[in-house]
Amino acid sequence: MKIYFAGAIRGGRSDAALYHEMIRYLQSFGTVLTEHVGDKGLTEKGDDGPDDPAIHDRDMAWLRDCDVMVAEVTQPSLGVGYELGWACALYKPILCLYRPHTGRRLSAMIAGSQAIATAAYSDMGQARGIIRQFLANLT
Ligand code: 6IA
Repeated sequence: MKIYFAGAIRGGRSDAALYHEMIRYLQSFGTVLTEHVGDKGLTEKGDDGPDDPAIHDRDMAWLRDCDVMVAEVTQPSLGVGYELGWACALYKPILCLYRPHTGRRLSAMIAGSQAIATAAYSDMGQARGIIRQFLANLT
């Protein structure tokens, strides 16, 4: 299974450690195409690699190629929102995880989309259970 994991980069890196843990868990189900999103050394400048057109085109190729998208959406990110819109248009199965106890309210365009499964969680144990269940229902 090819998994596209989405999480904020220039949107803010405060959840980077969480993304890292989620990616490690997702790797027990298949290949995570976007492992760099959980790189704890990556700053919100997000420019310590290829230029923006190269990043966009490579990520879009991975997005088209993936079997499923999993996104952590607590930290708002324009890039993640863009990826989610494309994943909907490409009819990919999508799971969005978010932590309501942070006080943030999820965008209605994500929470209200019938093409996106959204799930609230409070810790990694709960997130693992949600991910396991979602991926099991795909097969
Ligand atoms: O607007 P944001 O930067 O928060 O958007 C984050 C989303 O866009 C992530 O889910 C990524 O898939 C994608 N994205 C944004 N910046 C990068 C990036 N920068 N590399 C790959 N994907 C990105 C450079 C990283 C570096 C390791 C070379």
